[in-house]
Amino acid sequence: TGRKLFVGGNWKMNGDKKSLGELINTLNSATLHADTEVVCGAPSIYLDFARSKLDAKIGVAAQNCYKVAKGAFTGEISPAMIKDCGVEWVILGHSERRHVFGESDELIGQKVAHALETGLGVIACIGEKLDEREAGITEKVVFAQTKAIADNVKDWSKVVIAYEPVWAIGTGKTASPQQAQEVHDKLRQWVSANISEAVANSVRIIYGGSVTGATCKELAAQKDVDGFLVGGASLKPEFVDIINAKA
Ligand code: G2H
Repeated sequence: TGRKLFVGGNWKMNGDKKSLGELINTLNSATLHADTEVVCGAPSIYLDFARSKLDAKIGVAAQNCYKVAKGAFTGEISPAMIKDCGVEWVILGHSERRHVFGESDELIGQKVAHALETGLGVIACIGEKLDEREAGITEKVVFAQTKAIADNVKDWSKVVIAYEPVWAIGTGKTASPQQAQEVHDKLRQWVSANISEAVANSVRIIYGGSVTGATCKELAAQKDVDGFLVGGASLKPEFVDIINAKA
């Protein structure tokens, strides 16, 4: 496809300096596919720690940020601060931000715009809930979420789209390769029709939701699956197998 595989780890609110330090040592000493882009999403308080310990060839991502550079926003961090720690990426619109913390499409769009303006790469997450899939409105939901993000993007080379069906997140229920491929294909068609064919061909669309060492290979073999966003398994040495999923 010409698209470079992208594998992100999302540590969520897990680990401490000891356990993350061990994980980082494992990643630093592992043989990783040179043509796969690897990024670890660290808790904000450990961004500096992760960036200083991880090999330069492994990227670091924040898991969230606010929509402005600075000010009276107690508890928030800005893209400028993320950049100041030498960190290159931010995950935005994760389903836990949407559904546990009530973030709207509008807020996520504003965050995407500001993070990109600041020069960060954005891993933009979308995905339908179980009741939405069962009601047959998966496409409608993910297209609307994608539009809210796309309206705020000028430079698509800095954006990775993460399709994460909410029913597959942390549940052990990985989407089947066919289910993932079907939505990824539809998303690429949406991008082609609404942005451009060039962007549709170049943008990485990665899958997230209970990806493991056992499920990653068949998923990675799908035409429109360009990598993964990995939660639970990214905290284990198994993450190396997922990074090297593509033969
Ligand atoms: C989805 C995913 C990582 P997990 O949230 O973003 O987590 O792999 O644990 O389902």
